[in-house]
Amino acid sequence: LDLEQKLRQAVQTEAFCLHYQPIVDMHQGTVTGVEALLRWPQADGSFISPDRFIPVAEETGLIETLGQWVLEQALADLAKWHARGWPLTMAINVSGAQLQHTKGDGFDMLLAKALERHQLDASQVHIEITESMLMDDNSRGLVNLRRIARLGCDIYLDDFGTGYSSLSYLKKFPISVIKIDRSFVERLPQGESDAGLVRAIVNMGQSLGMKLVAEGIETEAQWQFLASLGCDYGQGYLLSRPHSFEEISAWLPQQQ
Ligand code: G
Ligand code: G
Ligand code: NA
Ligand code: MN
Repeated sequence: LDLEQKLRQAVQTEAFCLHYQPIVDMHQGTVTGVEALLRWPQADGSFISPDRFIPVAEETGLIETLGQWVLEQALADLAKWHARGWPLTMAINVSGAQLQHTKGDGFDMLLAKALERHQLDASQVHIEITESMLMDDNSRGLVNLRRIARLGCDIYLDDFGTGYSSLSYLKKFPISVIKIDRSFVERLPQGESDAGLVRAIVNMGQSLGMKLVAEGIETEAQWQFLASLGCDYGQGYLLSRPHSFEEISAWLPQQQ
């Protein structure tokens, strides 16, 4: 089977799972939330990376059904954590195609209904979008993004600094948090140009009243450097790789 057919089947049978990567408040040192990362397990125990199948899902329209599954699964798991006394937030990656789709309910309605179904507050759910999504200046995408923000969900701008768009979208779109791409974090703190760039991104975000998340933190030195700049949240292998709901549930009590 080619990838598209295989993916179509997997979407029908819901043959996916979500892994969760913890996000820490760098000022307090506490775990505040997780990011949901889609995984497609294979018979041999390996996973096909979302980098490979998300583009196919977008081209074929399968992303709508798949994205709804992600939303439902992530909010169901979040509600379970809340019921167990872990008031975490949940960050969900949403692609441009999901925000633009026209059949039936828009993403904002699907989100509103899912929040209602799981009795969650919108402030507990973060929606991650990428720069590339803002570039095509898509008006339906913008309308939907504003609706999501109006529901009370914070919009996170993922992979910041890797796209090709102008900075004007930071004013135009309702973005409240910037995620510093891990390609800038990799060479910290020695890499002078990256250190300068990250410092500038943090200053810019703060001037605009936005919060900052650093991704891909792998070393203590990177952590210290980002914390010293005033970065608000951190995420990366240093703290934890993405893991299953059960694994993260077992890990959480060890962090206190
Ligand atoms: O976790 P990993 O490094 O494999 O993720 C690879 C890419 O896939 C990242 O860019 C991530 O944002 C994206 N991704 C992961 N899960 C989802 C998802 O549920 N929906 C969308 N649209 N993208 C996802
Ligand atoms: O595009 P997005 O930022 O959503 O992608 C997140 C991806 O980064 C996930 O695939 C996740 O597995 C990966 N990731 C998370 N933390 C680290 C890290 O510390 N180092 C590396 N190399 N990858 C990471
Ligand atoms: Na993301
Ligand atoms: Mn990211």
